[in-house]
Amino acid sequence: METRSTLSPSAQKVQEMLRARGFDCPVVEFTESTRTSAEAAERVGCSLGQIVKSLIFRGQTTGKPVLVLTSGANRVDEAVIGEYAGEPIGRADAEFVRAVTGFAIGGVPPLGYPQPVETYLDEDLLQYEVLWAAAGTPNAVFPLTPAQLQAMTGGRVATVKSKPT
Ligand code: 5CA
Repeated sequence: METRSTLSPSAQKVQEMLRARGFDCPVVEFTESTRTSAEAAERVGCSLGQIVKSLIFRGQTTGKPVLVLTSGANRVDEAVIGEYAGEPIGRADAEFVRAVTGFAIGGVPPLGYPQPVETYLDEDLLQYEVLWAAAGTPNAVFPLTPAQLQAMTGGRVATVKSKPT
C-alpha cells in the first residue's frame, strides 16, 4: 500500500499534537482512502475491530458534544450513551463535527479539539495490542495502544455497542 512521503497540513498538525503531548505515534498518510473503518483496516492490514471510530454525538437537551471512541466492528447504541450522558443524544451533523473537533468527518482524530469533549471509550477496544485512529484527513491514521488512547482522551470505558438483533 502506498504512503505519502510528506504529510498534508491537517495530518502534520495531528502529528505535532501527538508529539507535543509525548505520544510517540507515527502518522501514516496513504495515497488511497482511509475514510471508513473498512478502508482504514484494509490500508493498514489490521482487523476492523482495531480501527478507532471517533464518533461525535449531540446532547438533545443541552446541545453538548459527546465523543464515543468505538471499535470499527461495532455500532453505537445511542440509548446507552444517552444514559451515560444524562440526556438523550443524537448523531451530529457534519457541521457540528467540524465545529467541535476542528476536523472533517472521515479524518476526526481522538485528540486536539479546541475544547475538551465528554468522552466514552468502547470496552471492546481494550482487547487489542495496537489500534489505529484517524489523523486529521481521510487518508491519514496512526497506531496507538489502548492505554495511550485512554491517556490522550481521558475517556470513560463503557459498553457502547448495540446488541445484535
Ligand atoms: N478514518 C476513518 C477510520 S479511523 C474514520 O474517521 N472513521 S469514523 O467512523 O470515525 O468516521 C466516519 C463516521 O462518520 C462514520 O462511521 C459515520 O458514522 C459518520 N458519518 C459519516 N457521514 C456522516 C454525515 N453526513 N453526518 C454525520 N455523521 C457521518
